[in-house]
Amino acid sequence: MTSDLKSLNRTEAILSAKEIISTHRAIVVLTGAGISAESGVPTFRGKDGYWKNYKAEELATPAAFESDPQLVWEWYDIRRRKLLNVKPNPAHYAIAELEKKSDDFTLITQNVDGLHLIAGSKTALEIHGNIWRVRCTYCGIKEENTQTHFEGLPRCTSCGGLLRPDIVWFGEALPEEVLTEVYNSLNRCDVLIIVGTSGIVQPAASFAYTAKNNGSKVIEVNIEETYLSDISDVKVLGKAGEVLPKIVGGMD
Ligand code: BV8
Ligand code: ZN
Repeated sequence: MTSDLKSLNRTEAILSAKEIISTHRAIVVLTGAGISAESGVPTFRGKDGYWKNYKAEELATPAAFESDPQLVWEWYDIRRRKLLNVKPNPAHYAIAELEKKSDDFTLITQNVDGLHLIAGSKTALEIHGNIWRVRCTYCGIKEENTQTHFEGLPRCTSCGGLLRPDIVWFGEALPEEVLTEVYNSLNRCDVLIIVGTSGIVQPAASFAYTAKNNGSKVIEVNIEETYLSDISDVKVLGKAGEVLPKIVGGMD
């Protein structure tokens, strides 16, 4: 059955995805940078991705922040400024729509851009944090912070400690409480829909296997083959902003 499903053309794949989603109850969606690509947010490993232009893999680490907090904050400031003119795209809205139509729905996102929340998603588990939140490196206070064009290093208003982006960097553990919710949803879901992720970063990439092992159907939406394509039951090759509204649309 799986191999048959794989060789579907896009329309057949969309119909098959619709069929699976409308006949199964507990739905989990996992998104990566690809879902924000059509909003104009660079992906990480794409041709114009962050990893290419800013040596991001050296910046999104505690060591980088330790040795040059100014450089790391400049990189996040650049990303924040870009996000000021960025809006959710039809893919984000389709997922918010799917949540409204489902009575058992969880959204897990690797993205830190906050676009799912702006598009109206209620249950977005932001496993890598959020670029618009900061955390004090001294007293641990977390707060929303929409500042851009930073002058020097941002300081905590209550203790004067150095603020850092409240984002999970490479080598840092994902927040325990979020991971608990993630695994609760994956261990009982009937369908996992993976959108716009290369399946490289762990532990997010392993979530697909957790769902599969519990007997869940796996649907992948991406513009190309990824490391997760082999375990997907249905692979919808196409831009998320184009195919997701078709998959979710017309479902009552
Ligand atoms: C941890 C915040 C342990 C930063 C991010 C070797 C093997 C295995 C694992 C490791 C290893 N070495 C190190 C590790 C662990 C490491 C890891 O996975 N490294 C990778 C690079 C191998 N992971 C970690 O360090 C994690 N922590 O393991 O902790 C631990 C435990 C206890 C105690 C201490 C430590 C933390 C990982 C979190 C890193 N932070 N983000 C920031 O944003 O500034 S990850 C970063 O990558 C983003 O969050 C991004 O979302 C995420 C994943 O990338 P993707 O979303 O997949 O993006 P990518 O560009 O790769 O792909 C985009 C996809 O979209 C492509 O497939 C493309 O085809 C598709 N696409 C493009 N356009 C569209 C589209 N699809 C549809 N429509 C379109 N229009
Ligand atoms: Zn503080």
